[in-house]
Amino acid sequence: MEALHEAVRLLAQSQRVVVFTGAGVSAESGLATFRGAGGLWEGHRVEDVATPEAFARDPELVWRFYAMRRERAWQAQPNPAHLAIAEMDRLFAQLVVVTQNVDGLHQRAGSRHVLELHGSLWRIRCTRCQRERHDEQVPLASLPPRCGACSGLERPAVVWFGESLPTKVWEEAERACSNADLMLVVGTSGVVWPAAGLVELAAATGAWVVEVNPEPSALAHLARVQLQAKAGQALPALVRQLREA
Ligand code: BV8
Ligand code: ZN
Repeated sequence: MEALHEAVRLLAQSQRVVVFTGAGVSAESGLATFRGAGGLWEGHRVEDVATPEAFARDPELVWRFYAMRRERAWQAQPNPAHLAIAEMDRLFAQLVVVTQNVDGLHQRAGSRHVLELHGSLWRIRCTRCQRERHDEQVPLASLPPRCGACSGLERPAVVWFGESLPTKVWEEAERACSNADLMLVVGTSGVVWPAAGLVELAAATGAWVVEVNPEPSALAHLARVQLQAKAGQALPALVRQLREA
């Protein structure tokens, strides 16, 4: 496992680490990835359901998709990859998790600094008065939920295809990625933009990139080290060896 030793060697020399994650880090928690299942849900392509147009056309259909995602994420447990990433909080002066995931499993595993580029299943926003609230009710009392303040139609506070990412989160992620000594890229196909651009930014500003993925992603060309393994195997091994380093 030469690659593992090389990854540990680079990590041991790093102070500022960004862990950039995608759906693959939650795969071993039993949550489907986007492109693994062919990105299909009830015969719909995810890109066709996770859009503002789909919500305008059929809010019930879109809410059924998100109610199902909330149910599954609620029943899922953080897996050894999430737990190892949370463990890494204590091993580095600065560690930020920049995730494309909306399942909240990094926070449930104990990671203290998580930037959710694409929002969260556990936040709901009113489409009329924009009031946003945290909601972990499974199942939801009513579909679609209505705003308590103005009784407007509420939506999941996630970033749909065609929508821009939350500015504050994006700017904080850009800062962390351009200052990183090392970026761990875990479980992402690297096809969704502009999130994938953060890996290019990290590499361009001098970070070592270490990719953890059973198969090379679209970002593999940026990786100095490629760990072709499942996150649930590779990350605990990295942390074990770091502790001994
Ligand atoms: C925007 C929230 C316009 C909802 C999601 C260039 C620039 C800008 C935009 C674009 C562009 N090119 C194309 C676009 C449009 C689009 C886009 O990127 N489309 C893709 C499909 C080509 N981008 C957008 O629409 C973005 N918005 O740009 O708006 C704009 C621009 C400027 C100003 C105003 C407006 C918004 C994108 C966000 C969409 N929302 N999620 C929800 O989750 O329901 S994206 C969705 O895909 C999830 O967040 C998911 O995380 C993300 C990315 O997928 P991955 O995480 O990588 O998951 P995937 O299944 O693809 O891969 C899994 C990987 O894990 C695989 O590699 C697999 O090998 C690996 N794996 C499997 N098992 C394991 C494993 N790895 C480790 N261990 C294992 N056990
Ligand atoms: Zn409202």
